[in-house]
Amino acid sequence: MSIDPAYLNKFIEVTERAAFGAYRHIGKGDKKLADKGAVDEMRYQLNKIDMIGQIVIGEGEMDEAPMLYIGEKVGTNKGQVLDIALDPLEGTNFVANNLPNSFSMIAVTEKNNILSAPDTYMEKIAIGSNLPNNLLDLDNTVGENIELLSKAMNKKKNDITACVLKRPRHENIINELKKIGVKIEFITDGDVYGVMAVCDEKSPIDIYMGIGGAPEGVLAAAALSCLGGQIQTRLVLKNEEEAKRSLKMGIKDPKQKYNINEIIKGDAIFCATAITDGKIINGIKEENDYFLASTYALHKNKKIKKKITNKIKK
Ligand code: VTB
Repeated sequence: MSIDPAYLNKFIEVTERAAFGAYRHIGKGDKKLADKGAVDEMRYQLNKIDMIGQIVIGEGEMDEAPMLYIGEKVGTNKGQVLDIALDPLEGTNFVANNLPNSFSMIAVTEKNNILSAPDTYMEKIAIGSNLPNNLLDLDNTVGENIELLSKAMNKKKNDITACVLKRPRHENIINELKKIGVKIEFITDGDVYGVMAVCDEKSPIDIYMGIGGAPEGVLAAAALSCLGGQIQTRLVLKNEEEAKRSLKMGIKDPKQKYNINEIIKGDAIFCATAITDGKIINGIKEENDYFLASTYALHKNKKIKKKITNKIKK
């Protein structure tokens, strides 16, 4: 089974409008307001679509998120049955402080085909397309993974670029990469961008490694599954409470490593509209009564991989 291709344009419109909802708050220093701008707009747009949609990855659990919470039904309740992972504003700091690489994003699969991940941390390692399946492993050392990648890409180790989220928890990864001579592109937030970039011709990034949010890991996996890239992940649970939450979401073995086909099964649609200008795609531009929105629009089974810019009436 596939997702009806007519849905792609509908989801593009969802992220375009949500991105514009956040755009109004660029550089105003208010993360919450920027997030709310995107969330309100995304929910409004989703509920106009003819689908029986359910949110699997959203703004949080029902008791902590009033809108777009996990389990919330969206759409008009007629049409295809779809599971939805979303992040109306990935990079709240970026919008609040007018920094690059913020996106409004959504991933869609058929029922029960997205990993239901808790809002905890997740280890991630991602590489681009045209490489042997399951090439790298989270249990390898940094050196072993870089060696494998260097051989498979036929690229010298010191020509490889790795993207890493700048956090003290990544000290070991960073030191190892430096020792090997790998170039590092640090990001301060927004690791969905870091993962997607392994498949983007405009980016030099060959590998993403490190610990970020689990919901962001699932969204990034959806993008890569359409782009032909690979990701392996494993949850990082800090305490009993997180372990309980993850069990409640159906994760039986919290130490399980998930390869891309275990995170996203079957067909997928992924849309990400840039809000602030980014390295791989331009942000929103305003023109009188219109705005221009650029979106990464992907549909796995239809082999659609495009960046599209639309002029939209406000
Ligand atoms: C991670 C990352 C996200 O926030 O969740 C990060 O996956 C939060 O990490 O892309 P810390 O707790 O270390 O700050 C993002 O960067 C979203 O902005």
